Amino acid sequence: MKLNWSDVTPRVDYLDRRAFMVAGMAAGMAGLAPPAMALTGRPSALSTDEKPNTIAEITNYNNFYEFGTGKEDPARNAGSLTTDPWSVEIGGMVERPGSYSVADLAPENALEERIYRLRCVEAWSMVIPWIGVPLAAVLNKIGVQPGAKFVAFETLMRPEEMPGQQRAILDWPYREGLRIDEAMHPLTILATGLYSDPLPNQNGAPIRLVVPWKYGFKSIKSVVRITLTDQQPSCTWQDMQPQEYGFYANVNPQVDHPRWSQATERRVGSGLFAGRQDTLPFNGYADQVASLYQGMDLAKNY
Ligand SMILES: Nc1nc2c(c(=O)[nH]1)N[C@H]1C(S)=C(S)[C@@H](COP(=O)(O)O)O[C@H]1N2
Ligand SMILES: [Mo]
Repeated sequence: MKLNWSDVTPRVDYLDRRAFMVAGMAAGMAGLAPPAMALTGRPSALSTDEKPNTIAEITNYNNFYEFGTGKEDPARNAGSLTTDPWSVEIGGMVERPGSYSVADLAPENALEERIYRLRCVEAWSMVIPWIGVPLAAVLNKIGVQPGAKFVAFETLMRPEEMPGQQRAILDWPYREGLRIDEAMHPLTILATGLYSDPLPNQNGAPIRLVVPWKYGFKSIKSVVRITLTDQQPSCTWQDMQPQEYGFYANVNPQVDHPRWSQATERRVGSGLFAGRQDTLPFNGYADQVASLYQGMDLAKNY
């Protein structure tokens, strides 16, 4: 018996592919490249109404030391990263440890749009329209054991595709961590897209953390391991320069970096003659997160 292509192809796959081919053909006739798979996220009340940076700004001015230390290195070098297949190992103090795909963690029907300010510790900032899921939803699905107090994250280690990892610029793999209440906070997301596309490699494809009230270095990219633990995790920047980079790294205009002021910031793309703007406590999210740090000395716990 001779089988048709449609007989051996799962129906959903077939319908998707047909729609994709039709769209591609239409685009072809118009002389355009076939469209990339679009993503959509439900709008969220947690988004800012500030104007987002352009896709060109967001994808050409990056920190991703695995691809080099220059702001344009990630855009130049990250294309070589294989992001499919991808799996995230979730373990430690969880009920359902295992190897999860991006679709397991961030299924399309759960995606939300979160337009957030991003404030780098270097005193520049952007507004980025992420697409992703609350980290809390993922942690609840995996089941957190009662004794877990922290969440540790690790980026992929793959020097063949990440030229920065061929040198000891940082102590690879890039590691970050959150306290469990920070991880469970509704503002904390795992992002898989921005604007309406899957995450560009230079922004941490295929899945990265975003914690908008903390300096950007906490928002670890291209995550392959998430571990629930009762110990404060080792974090790359904190381990390397503990006087400069703390575990909390909450955006704080009153606590300067030892080598520069954190009082103001430069909004990327705002133009050569635009003034610097004031940096806000907790990057403008104080109403939502300040209570997490009640009674803590934020100058000591920087
Ligand atoms: N694995 C990894 N994650 C990382 C970094 C990095 O070098 N490696 N840089 C951090 C810093 S310093 C910032 S400001 C943000 C930048 O995110 P963006 O390039 O998507 O704007 O990513 C963070 N996550
Ligand atoms: Mo940063």
